[in-house]
Amino acid sequence: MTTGPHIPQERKLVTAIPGPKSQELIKRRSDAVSAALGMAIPVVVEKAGGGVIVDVDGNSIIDMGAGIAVVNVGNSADRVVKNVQEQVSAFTHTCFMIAPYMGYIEVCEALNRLTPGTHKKKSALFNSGAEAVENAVKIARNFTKRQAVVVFEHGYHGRTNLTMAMTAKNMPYKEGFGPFTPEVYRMPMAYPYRCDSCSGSCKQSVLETVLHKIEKEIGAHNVACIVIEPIMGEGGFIVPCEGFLPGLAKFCSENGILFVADEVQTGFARTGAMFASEHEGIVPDLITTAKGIAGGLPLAAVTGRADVMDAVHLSGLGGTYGGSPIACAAALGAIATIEEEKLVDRANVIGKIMTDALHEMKQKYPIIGDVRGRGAMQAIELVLPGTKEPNSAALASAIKYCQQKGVLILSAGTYGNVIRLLPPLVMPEHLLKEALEILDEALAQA
Ligand code: PLZ
Repeated sequence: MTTGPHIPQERKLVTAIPGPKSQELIKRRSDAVSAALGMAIPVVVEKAGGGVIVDVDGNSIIDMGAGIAVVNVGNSADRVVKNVQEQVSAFTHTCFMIAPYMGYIEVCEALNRLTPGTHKKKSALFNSGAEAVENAVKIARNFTKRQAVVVFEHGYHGRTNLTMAMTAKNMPYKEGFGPFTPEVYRMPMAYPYRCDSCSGSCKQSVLETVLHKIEKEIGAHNVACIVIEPIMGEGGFIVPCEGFLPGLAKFCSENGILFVADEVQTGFARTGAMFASEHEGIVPDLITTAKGIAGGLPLAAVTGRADVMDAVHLSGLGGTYGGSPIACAAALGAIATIEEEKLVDRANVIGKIMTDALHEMKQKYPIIGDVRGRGAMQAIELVLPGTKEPNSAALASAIKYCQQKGVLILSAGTYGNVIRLLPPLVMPEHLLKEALEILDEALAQA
């Protein structure tokens, strides 16, 4: 891999984590920044690239989170930097709705080409994943002339008012922020590890329950769209039982409901396919993307059936910054990197290394209840040995251990007991293996 700033690809600790400089700066952070913002690792970043983050004390930390599945191409990837530098010196902003520019058009062309399905597609660009999801719902309601939105347990769609209503988990996302928007209906999720009736036939019963509830409690003819992550991200990397997603998609097409795949976290090569919908041959009517689209710059999109995307009246969609020329330049660099460096294949190689190591750990440590994911999106769910009781204490201890050894690992899950691995897809193999060895040690002591 040739992408990224030329930072030595090594784990190197020169101080304790956090070091003295980070500690000092984090005091300033506390003084200046709202206390409502979380912090996964208490170090201040100086630079990052490939598979590492270097902090202000000079510690080089293995990055197993990619900024929550954003820098799939690595931080400051060569093509992203070059495109952004050229764009920023040409012009920074005109507002696409005022005077258009080519970057926006080219990103839409790329999305229309890369997303599942060979039908005619169109796109619109926004700033964040939540904004993309909101717009997908706006488009779906406008097109179908229906109001109800169906979402799922364990789902995550953002922090705006509509997307908070769509997000399942109360703490920390919704607590005290209501009232939430009406006409959002939450359905049970096919969660293989925690499905009581699951013994191979689970997919049938959960799918049937969902369809029954939609018919009886909402009325299929009132539903504008079903919005689902093909793999639940924040919810703990839940891969639904085989057949669940195709069953929903079929029900949608039979009932004039739009199937919206929220691929904000799963998109852009992460799962070993360009989009996770591909694993079960799903062709969504609309697909929301963000995160991995632009190598770290804020950009998001709704892509889908041209007839649906064109149904909204003129000027019905937009925003001052949506599809900023700089973010679009970055996206074109990131997409070129994904294609030219064959990062879909890399995600599968990384995935195989991770699943082999994680399954080996599962044999050794009874606190690992489940290993799951696709491609370079893998997780383990930690439980009390011999039960399925969530073990959030083990999670906290393992994550802390990893941090102290210079490995950044993220948590997830409705029960706060899932360790998720999302390395940049340009992570060198030696670093990935080193991170997994440290995770192994962390679980041994947890
Ligand atoms: N849809 C599937 O994963 C963002 C949230 C981080 P934004 N997930 C990370 C946090 O705690 O705020 C996400 C997602 C899916 C939508 C979103 C929202 O994307 O870019 O954060 O708005």
